[in-house]
Amino acid sequence: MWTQESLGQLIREKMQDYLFVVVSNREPYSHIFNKGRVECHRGIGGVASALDPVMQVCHGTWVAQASGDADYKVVDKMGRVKVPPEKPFYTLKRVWLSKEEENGYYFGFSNEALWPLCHMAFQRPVFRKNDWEYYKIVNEKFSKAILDEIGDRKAFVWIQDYQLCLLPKFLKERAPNQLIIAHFWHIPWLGYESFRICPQKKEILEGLLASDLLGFHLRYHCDNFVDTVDREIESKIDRERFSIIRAEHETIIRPYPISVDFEGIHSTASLEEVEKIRQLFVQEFDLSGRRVLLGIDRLDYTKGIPERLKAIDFMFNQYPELKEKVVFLQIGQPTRLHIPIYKSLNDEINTLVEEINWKYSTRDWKPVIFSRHYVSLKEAEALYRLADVCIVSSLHDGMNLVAKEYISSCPDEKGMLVLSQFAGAAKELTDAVLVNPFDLEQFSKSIVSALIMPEEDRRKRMDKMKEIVRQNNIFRWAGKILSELLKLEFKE
Ligand code: GDG
Repeated sequence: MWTQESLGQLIREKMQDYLFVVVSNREPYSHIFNKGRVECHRGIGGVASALDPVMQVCHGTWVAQASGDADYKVVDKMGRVKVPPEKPFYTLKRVWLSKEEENGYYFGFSNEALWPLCHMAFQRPVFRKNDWEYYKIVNEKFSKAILDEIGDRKAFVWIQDYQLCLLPKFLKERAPNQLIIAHFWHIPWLGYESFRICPQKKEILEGLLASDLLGFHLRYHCDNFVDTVDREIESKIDRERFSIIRAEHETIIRPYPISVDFEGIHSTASLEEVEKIRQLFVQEFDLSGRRVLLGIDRLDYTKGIPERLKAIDFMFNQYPELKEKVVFLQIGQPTRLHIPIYKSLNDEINTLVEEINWKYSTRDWKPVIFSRHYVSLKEAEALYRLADVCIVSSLHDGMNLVAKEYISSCPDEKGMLVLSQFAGAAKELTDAVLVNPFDLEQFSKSIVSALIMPEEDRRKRMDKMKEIVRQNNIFRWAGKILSELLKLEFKE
């Protein structure tokens, strides 16, 4: 089984002569002013959560966009700071973007074009020429920051996600013999029929194909990608090696289902400190003696939060005996609020919460509690531990780490996962109660069946899922990707 130690050993033995650089848009830690003091927050979102424990053993450099208002306060003149603050293990190098760059590259092309293009959530992508121009400028900016950091050394560069499609190409053009590049695509790849509407499809594919290794969560996404390339650009597809050869450069395509640090989460979740936080939440939200349904999400329309609220509404309507006995607690940090659809999602959620609470609440019970407050990792673990059922209802999701964090945190004596069949995690966690979030009635009934599941059945299913996440943990994900990279040789 892959562990933090075995990953560390691989890195010490095989990679110590090289620099190791991870690149993502979102930073793993941001520094924020709070009442005149600088606080350090863990970045929300799957990429940051997944890679932080990996970087803690790799000790490399993580290059990402600065996002906190106090970020500039703590860095050296190269934009670097050691993180995590309590026990610095690796270097975070920050890239500063102007407002125009962030608008065009991040809110515009990344999140109004590529994000809806790759998710089957029926949100129409918007392609603006100007956004694309900024997308190119920012990918260039990242490439300069990385090359400045690397100097004339050899490096493994591991790029994350859809915001940085052009980066492999820019890097390889400037330092062809110095770098081995992997790119991991964290969201689904739908297939040719969807992708072909993108006006910049050729540039995007060419950018990605400059990588030496390109990873997706699922085999299905790999197949969709290869099919897209096959129909869109001139290249040779080697079905045996599962690779694409273009202009004498080979890109290996592989599925690597991402995961979480099962052992780390499992052991901290049972600490006395987390138990105390759990008790405080029980008091704060008045949960004593009630069954708790929980959702923790970045507030994104792909996560199916309105659908979840509608299913809760339907549940109280159909099963009035659950009133006063069950509470639905939703934790959600707003993201991408400059994009109109995220703003209206926020308003829609507020309206639904208000309506449900108005319809069913009694003098001392409110069916839905919705908190937008930032929660730390330990607080998230405390919440997972108090939940009788965790609900993940994505309309479409590459993987979904909340499902795996919940399985890792859960005490033996309680817990069940309700999981959308459209999240990548559903391919592994088949013992969850699988739902179609578009089917209100089935979704609602499934929540009830998770709540009343006989103990023996519940425990059996949870034990199986825990074993799956324990084995297929984040160190296995990283270990497999790095082992594949190590088979490649630097050009002389
Ligand atoms: C992409 C893909 C894929 C959420 N709210 C808060 C908070 N979180 C943390 C959770 C979890 C992470 O954010 C969300 O994980 P997801 O898997 O849902 O990630 P996405 O951001 O959609 O990211 C996804 C992932 O990449 C990894 O490949 O699984 O399919 O879309 O860790 O705990 N954390 C804190 N406060 C919150 O309010 N602190």
